Amino acid sequence: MAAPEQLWVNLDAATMAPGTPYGAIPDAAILVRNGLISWIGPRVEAPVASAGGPAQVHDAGGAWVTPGLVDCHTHLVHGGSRAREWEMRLAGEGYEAIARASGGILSTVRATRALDEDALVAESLPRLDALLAEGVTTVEIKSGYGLDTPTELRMLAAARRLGQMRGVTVRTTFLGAHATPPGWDADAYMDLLIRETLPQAHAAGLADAVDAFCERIAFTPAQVRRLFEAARGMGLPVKLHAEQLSNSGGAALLAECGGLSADHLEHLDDAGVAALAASGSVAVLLPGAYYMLRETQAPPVEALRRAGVPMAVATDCNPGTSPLCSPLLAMNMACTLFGLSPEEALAGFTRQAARALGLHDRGVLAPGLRADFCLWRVAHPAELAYALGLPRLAGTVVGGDAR
Ligand code: DI6
Ligand code: FE
Repeated sequence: MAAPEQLWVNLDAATMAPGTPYGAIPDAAILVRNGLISWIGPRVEAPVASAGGPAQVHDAGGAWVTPGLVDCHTHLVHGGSRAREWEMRLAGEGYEAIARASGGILSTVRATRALDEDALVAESLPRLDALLAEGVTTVEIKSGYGLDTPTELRMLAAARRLGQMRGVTVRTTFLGAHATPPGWDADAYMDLLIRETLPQAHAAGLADAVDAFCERIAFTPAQVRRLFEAARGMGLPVKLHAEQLSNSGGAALLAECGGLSADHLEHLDDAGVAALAASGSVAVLLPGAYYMLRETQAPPVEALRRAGVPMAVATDCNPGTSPLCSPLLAMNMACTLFGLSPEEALAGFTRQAARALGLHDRGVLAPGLRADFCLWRVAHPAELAYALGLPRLAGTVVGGDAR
């Protein structure tokens, strides 16, 4: 039987609460009760004992403690790899040309349809474990490599099972509108999603949100709008892959619909920035895809910052454009490629990422929020985005349980 309260000491806390750099509390203590943070502050002010008796004391070994990382945009459930396609791209073939020739997303659709749920879970588990090994305690996982009702549902069920297997929070996102399946007309396929696939995913409790790929090789804003209206009818929040390869006004549509987040945004214009600022939606930056596609136009980070748009960062873990299972490397890329500060990058994987998922019970270390946190062997939190490939996670606490 666990003690009623756990007191974590011998640590510096990067609470990520806004106001001061990293929301830092040097020589802090964290009191955990029933899986929640019940108190956090300077150790000298820590409550000595409560009605339940003395707390069980945990020594954090001088670690810096941050909120558990939140990876708010992944496609980690899928079959197969696209290494051969990447070879073609390095030899000069374009991502969009490959997609139009039924490679790209559609080649992963073929590999994913071939797997049953057990095989999908088995292929995807190492990717989830890689994220957890770098401190992820909450992860969003999308469907979108099925493009038919049974496979879309199977992907979402596999995602749910992965979360149960590892005891972490998985938020599932229905991305049936990722591409048009072979032999279909885009409008007819959108009709199928609205009439059959999304309602079934929703009825089975498999979808926490709805996403789409708004792009010239995928769906138009008018098609996405129909999907979003269906989502709203079910009470499901929406998000959007927007302005990744070109500007089609997806971010403005997302903002108009009061969506959670607009993701990618390399080609976002001033009107899109203003729309996101007005709606309070989060801009999710995905430097892994920008890097792997060797893009040259970065998202308008300075304009987003000036407009006060919250910026999250995520791995976009997917086989085509971002085979990246390292949140710390994603943070580094957000700094080196997009110009975020290390503090913005860490906020992008904690406070802002939680907001991008509509989760208000995590992302910051504060009383009343979930006791999801990471212990890091670093001398300063800026080191998290700085050092490449150096394992520094000393421990993870999920819902109060030390791992
Ligand atoms: N944009 C992306 O970068 C991923 N999906 C999307 O809409 C990549 C999908 C893939 O190429 O498999
Ligand atoms: Fe994506």
